[in-house]
Amino acid sequence: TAVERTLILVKPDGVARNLIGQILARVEAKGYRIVALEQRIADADLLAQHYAEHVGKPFYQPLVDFMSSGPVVAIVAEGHRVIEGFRALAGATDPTRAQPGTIRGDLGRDWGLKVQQNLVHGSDSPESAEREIGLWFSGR
Ligand code: DAT
Ligand code: MG
Repeated sequence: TAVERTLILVKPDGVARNLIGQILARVEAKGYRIVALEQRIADADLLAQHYAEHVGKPFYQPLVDFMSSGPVVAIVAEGHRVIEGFRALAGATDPTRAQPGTIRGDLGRDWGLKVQQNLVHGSDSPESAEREIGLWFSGR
């Protein structure tokens, strides 16, 4: 069986633009179950661990600054191949290139936003999902 769990984040732009409900509705409509959900403000230490693969890249510091600029909603979703499936729902990283029908393609860019302001994060592999769920929901 391929029932998996993935970590989804509604990023600060999604929270600020009142898109939490629309994003969750797409996840639920696809058939995935919400198994944990919490709104919080991420601190620098958590974000450094979450984005460890990007340390040293030119967009790293703007990314973590943005991600700590306001509340995010951390979600664990469960379902058949949900890791790949949520990435498909989210669309390409750059909202301008994300296909219509995806979260980023439909909702991702209402004016001159930066690439990091792309509404959502989704784990990219089973290993990433396990690591990220542990980071955001340790002890839960
Ligand atoms: P994704 O979020 O689609 O998994 P990623 O893991 O490669 O993308 O990058 C993490 C975040 O960093 C991404 O959501 C937005 C930002 N980012 C990625 N590439 C970027 C770039 N070339 N310029 C600016 N921000 C970028
Ligand atoms: Mg990624």
